[in-house]
Amino acid sequence: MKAVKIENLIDGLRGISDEEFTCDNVYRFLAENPVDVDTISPFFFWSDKFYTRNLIFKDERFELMVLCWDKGQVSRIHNHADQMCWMTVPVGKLRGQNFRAVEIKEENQFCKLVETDQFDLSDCLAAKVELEEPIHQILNLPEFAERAVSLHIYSKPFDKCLSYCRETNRFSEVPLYYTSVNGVLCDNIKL
Ligand code: 2CO
Ligand code: FE2
Repeated sequence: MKAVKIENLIDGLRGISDEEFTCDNVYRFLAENPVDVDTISPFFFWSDKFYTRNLIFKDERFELMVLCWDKGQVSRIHNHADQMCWMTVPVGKLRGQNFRAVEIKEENQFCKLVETDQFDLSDCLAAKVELEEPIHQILNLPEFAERAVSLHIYSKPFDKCLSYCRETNRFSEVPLYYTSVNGVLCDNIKL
């Protein structure tokens, strides 16, 4: 499959009508349009402390960003604030781990999780966060032994999500920050 420049990928997404901007259609579009890595590399930032979130495009309907995962870096266990999400992994390889909430007491912010399915992503293979089972974690496992970059589309854009702690069975709302916007490091970020 021919690799597509990031600007063409974004134009293609913007060209999808609101009615057609569904989980399945965007998934198919991403699967059929693997991104040309040279066109996203100007947006890569690396930190040895955390995976970085680098915004490339945002409008009312969706945001598109690349996340840079150094060896061994992992996300929190989290959800996506009821928004749709798609991802591909153009560089390296990532493990996805899904969870199911088996006991919830909203008033105490209590939530007991069990692991459900796992998936590995690489080579621009596309994935979507399932809306029925939206709690997950993304891991660049140490045994993968390489850096990874993932491309994410979130619709609508969101800047907070619920984060789950397995040790305490508690969840809390946490803010999400961009590391860079349009290839420029954000003022508040120290890599
Ligand atoms: N959703 C997390 C984030 O935007 C990354 S895990 O992949 O969905 O930081
Ligand atoms: Fe996520």
